[in-house]
Amino acid sequence: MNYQQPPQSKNQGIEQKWQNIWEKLNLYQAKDFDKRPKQYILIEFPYLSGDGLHVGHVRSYAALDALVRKKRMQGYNVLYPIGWDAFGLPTENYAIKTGLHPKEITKQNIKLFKRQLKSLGLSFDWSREINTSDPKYYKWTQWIFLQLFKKKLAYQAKIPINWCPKCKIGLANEEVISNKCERCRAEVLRKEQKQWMLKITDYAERLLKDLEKIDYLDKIKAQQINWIGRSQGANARFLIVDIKESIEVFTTRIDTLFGVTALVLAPEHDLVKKVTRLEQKKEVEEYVKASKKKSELERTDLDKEKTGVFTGAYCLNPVNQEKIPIWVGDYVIATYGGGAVMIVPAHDKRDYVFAKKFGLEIKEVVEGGDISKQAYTDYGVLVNSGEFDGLDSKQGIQKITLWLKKKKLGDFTVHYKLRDWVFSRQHYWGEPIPIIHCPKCGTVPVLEKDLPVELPYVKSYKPTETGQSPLAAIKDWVKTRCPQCNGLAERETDTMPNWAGSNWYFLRYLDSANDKSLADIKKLKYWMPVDLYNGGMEHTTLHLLYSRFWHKFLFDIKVVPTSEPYAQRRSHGIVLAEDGRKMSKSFGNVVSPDEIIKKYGADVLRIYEMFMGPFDQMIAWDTKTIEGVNRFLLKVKTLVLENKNKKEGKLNLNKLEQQTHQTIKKVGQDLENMKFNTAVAALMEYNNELIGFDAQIPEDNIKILLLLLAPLAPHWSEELWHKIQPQLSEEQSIFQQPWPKFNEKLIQKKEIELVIQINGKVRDKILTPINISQRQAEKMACQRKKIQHFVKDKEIKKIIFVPKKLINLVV
Ligand code: ANZ
Ligand code: ZN
Repeated sequence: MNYQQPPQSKNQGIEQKWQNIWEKLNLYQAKDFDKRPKQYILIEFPYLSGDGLHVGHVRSYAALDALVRKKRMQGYNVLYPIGWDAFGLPTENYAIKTGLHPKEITKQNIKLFKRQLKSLGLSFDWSREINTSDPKYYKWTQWIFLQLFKKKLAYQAKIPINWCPKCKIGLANEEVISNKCERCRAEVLRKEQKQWMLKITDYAERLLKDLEKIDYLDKIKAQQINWIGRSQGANARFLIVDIKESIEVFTTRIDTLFGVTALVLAPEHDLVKKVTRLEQKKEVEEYVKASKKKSELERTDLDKEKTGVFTGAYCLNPVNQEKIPIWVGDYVIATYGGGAVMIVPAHDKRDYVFAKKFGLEIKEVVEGGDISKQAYTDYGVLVNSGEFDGLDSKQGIQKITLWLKKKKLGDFTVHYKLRDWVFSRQHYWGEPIPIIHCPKCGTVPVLEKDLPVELPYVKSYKPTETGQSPLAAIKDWVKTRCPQCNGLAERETDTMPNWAGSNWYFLRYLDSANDKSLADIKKLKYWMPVDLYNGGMEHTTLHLLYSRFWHKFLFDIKVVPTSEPYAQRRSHGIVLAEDGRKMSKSFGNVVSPDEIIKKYGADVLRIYEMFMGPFDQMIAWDTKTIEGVNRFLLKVKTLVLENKNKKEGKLNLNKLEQQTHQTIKKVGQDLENMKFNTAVAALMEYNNELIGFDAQIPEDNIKILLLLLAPLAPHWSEELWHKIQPQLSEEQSIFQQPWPKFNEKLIQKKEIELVIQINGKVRDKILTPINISQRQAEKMACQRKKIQHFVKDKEIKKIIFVPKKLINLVV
């Protein structure tokens, strides 16, 4: 870890000078309740690590900083805050490795990140800085948990969790990547354990529906929709032969009910043991055991061969009393749709393969395909379906479901893929879950006045071999009194996942020192919702889903004034290494912002990261381009500083004016639309055009160049601003200037290139006023030497004139 200040370059002297002045002026502090229109612009706060800032962070922070600076110049009261996502495994693992305390490591990491962020000259409002591992902060994370508990949205359940045997921790599904632990890459196992769960499923419908109200990038919205996974269909009940039980299945294709030729239970289904016949017992037990080792992904992967065993039992098809064999198959997921599936080989691809493999009957009930070759999965006309023959699938779904409903054998239903959120972690470096277990009163919430439940400061925070959290080993912390009966009781020892603190941090920025509530409602009303939220594409889906869930809950209990946290969400593409691979210490291809700042200065790094490509696209680092950006900034400096020494002469003022207004318009619009790369390109072009004039340029145009450049290259724009106006004091910052306005009329072209043709062949081109008449055009054309050569003494028979385009002389 490099916590030291790197050696400074000349650039940095200037840059640091302005950073200090800006800080002294308090230029970037957002003002609560200010009359100017508010803008709350949020970037995902950094997840701390000893590696410090990544050039990927810089891309997002510098881009939004440009937008923010421009909006301030436009007269908005802008909030652009920053803080630290500080809990989590990397810090804990590093602590275990080095023997340093996680708290100490966090402190050092913050120092490192802060130093790096400040060296970039980002215009954060540092007065609102937060840290999720600060007890004053996590008091409120715990408080939110207590509210969820009181509303029965937090509960305990014994569930099979993804267990990493190496980290000794339960993992959420999203932390398991092709059945390996996201962190240590060890093979993940299934293990039953009592866990805290949050009932996000209660909010599934609203999380889905309210997407209509907000402006998220399309692909981000699609991810939210897929993760929620709403599926409309029907339940149907199959009575089991010989025992008084029934199996309920969920299907989206109840119109195929007459085509069912088997029923498949998930291996974990309650009825597996009950229905299995003696003869099949051994085989079924072995199958169930083997499936425990497989991940859900392995089980449901469409390309993997489906496996299963027959239980020896049968059930009855509710619609025609046909005897249907009951199987066990691990591609059926226990936690979805009741954990049982009706098999319709003729009309489902997966079932078709399953049936071919195990010799099940394939019965056509929807016309339209050739089931001797493959499953026909489209809608069609029902056949072999008794009284429902002749209906189309859609009608069939309605009629058959209603029929089942009348017989109390089924009904319409909706299922979601979304599951409740496993909220327990067996780790030290997280928020303790504020619950006390009392032998008499059961699960009792900690009293609000006793919050925060602070993490005890201990020497050993290694995970325990039993799978319990390290907190369980701290006996005098665990031992406590029950808030209800005052008897001896024990603290909950699980901690919260890393997502907890980042679920609501944007609220705390609005009132970061409040110790009475998580944030004052008046301040929340002024600032919320977040107008624009930007972050990476990684972890986006769940972070947004979880924080939207908490926010809706807080809205329901009237703690926040809006039902959605973020009005707009955008994402930037990740920055790859120069070799096109992900930047990684193990590849040795990491570019450090410190290095680049040292070599070129912060402004060059910032412009380069804006310019490298479209903001939302992945892009590889490129040293050649950064050199080009460096030259651009040098050219700006030369132009601005040398302009006064140039001779005064005649300028094409029309052209200059037009280019200036065009650039104002383009840069403004591009920044607003997050097209940072083309904004930079427009400035480069403008700069070149200004350089192209050999006479002195009016100072106003130089000023406009600096004003437009200021959001992208704040230090040097400020420096040059003062250089050309030595009368200004340091307090008179360029960032207090209004953003330049453009005049649409001046942008309209005044001159065009007119094409001259002789007998339809292009012979010449001339610059003419845009609204030149035919007569004038003819006169101008005939004066050209080239044209005279073609026309000579020939007679002009006809003239074809297309205004603003061409004149054709027929001779
Ligand atoms: C019979 C059937 C016939 C089906 C047919 C489809 C086509 P979505 O849209 O994803 O919700 N299914 C139900 N529960 C399941 C579980 N726990 N594990 C695996 N598969 C399950 O998918 C719903 C369909 O997935 C259901 O409709 C069921 O198969 C299957 F021609 O029922 B279907
Ligand atoms: Zn008690």
